[in-house]
Amino acid sequence: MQGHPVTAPETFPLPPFPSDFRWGVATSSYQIEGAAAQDGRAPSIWDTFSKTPGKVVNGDTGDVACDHYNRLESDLDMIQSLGVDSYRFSIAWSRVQPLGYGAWNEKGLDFYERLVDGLLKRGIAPFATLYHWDLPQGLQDLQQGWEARDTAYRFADYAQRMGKLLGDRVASIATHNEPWCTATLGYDQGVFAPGKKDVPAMLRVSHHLLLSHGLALQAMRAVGVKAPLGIVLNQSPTTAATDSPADQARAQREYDRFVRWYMDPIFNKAYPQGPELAQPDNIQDGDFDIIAQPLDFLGINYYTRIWASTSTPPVPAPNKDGVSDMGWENYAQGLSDLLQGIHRDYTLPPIYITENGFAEADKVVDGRVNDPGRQAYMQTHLKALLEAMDAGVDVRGFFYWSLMDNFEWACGYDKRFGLVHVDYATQQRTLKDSALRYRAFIARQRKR
Ligand code: IFM
Repeated sequence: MQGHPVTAPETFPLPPFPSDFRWGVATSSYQIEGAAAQDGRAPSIWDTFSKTPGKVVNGDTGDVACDHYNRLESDLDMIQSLGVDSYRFSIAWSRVQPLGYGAWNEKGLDFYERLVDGLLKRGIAPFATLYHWDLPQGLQDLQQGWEARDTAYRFADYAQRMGKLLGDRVASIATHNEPWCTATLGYDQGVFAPGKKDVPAMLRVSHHLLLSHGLALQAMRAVGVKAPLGIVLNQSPTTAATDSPADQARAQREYDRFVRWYMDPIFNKAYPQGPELAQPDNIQDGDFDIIAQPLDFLGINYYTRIWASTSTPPVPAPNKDGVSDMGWENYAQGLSDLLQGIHRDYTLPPIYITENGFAEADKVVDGRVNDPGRQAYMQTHLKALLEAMDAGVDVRGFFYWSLMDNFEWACGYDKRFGLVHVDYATQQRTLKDSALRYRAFIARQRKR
């Protein structure tokens, strides 16, 4: 591992967070693990999708990724070297239960036990996510994956098994990561696995995802899982580009589809209603009672706001504070606005910011990676987070996305979100300046 500061890094000049606030970094299984065919892991829908020509930039796949599966101990040392107290990871379902039903894979289960125990040994709290988009291909082949109601029951079985295995050692278990992405990007826009463009299917999938979340919470609680249980949702406030009624209506509709579509069933037992909000045709009696299980925590992933413009060409967002390599506007105020908005609209459990990060085209020069855009993004977003907390939002922790550069889905390895730079040819890891800065910041927070 490289990346030593030429001079001592500065911290972020921010007021103190609560002394028990958790500071972490986040990853997901398919994006970092590699070892796609090792030790009994079977393909997931992302293995299939990434190997389909034209789906991922440069034809990249997660076959090797950061080779984290084979570098577990040194990666855990690296996480520890960042000074974080928490680490968020996801479990690859097809590594622990290759087909998504039937037999379990001991070597896969053992990997996640080693991961959790290795974190605990280093004084780092493990935050587990059960589903970060890598559905076993076996379930896709058997019954069209999330289009089948039965997949929600298979997910609950998987959740119960993982809860029994790890539930006394992890700091939390989230069922899904960003179900909006699974449904909308996978079944409407077709840019994520399994690559469909079918709105009724997307609506059915969104309902099955929510149902599976509720069933999983029930299944884990039924066997006495001790860890706090919740879900991770990606959310953004929307801004209408102008005061025109059309732009205002578009902004509201985007918010309903993006934020309320997943919040309302969980907290209010209904989907948002409206003339342009088609409802799923697969809702059964009692489903909302299953979905609306009490949450011990809510994970929020925030990157940017949604800008709603109905003009042609669209009125562009002002982009005052820079745009990431993803083309996403750095809009920190949106984090505060979002949190205050959901705090007003729902009765919420404690919140964790389970992802927040910035892609930059980073390069290693003389053993160092200078990433000013990421540092500016982190500073402004942490400040916005404090603003929301001062306004009464109960936020308990922050996880930077991501620990290290990794497989950025349809963008392949082209986009770099990491605090740690990865040279994919050599698997050399180099701490970026942002990592050093985050470390200095966390150390300073602890000293206060
Ligand atoms: O890399 C993804 C992650 O898997 C889910 N949330 C957004 C990140 C950046 O696009």
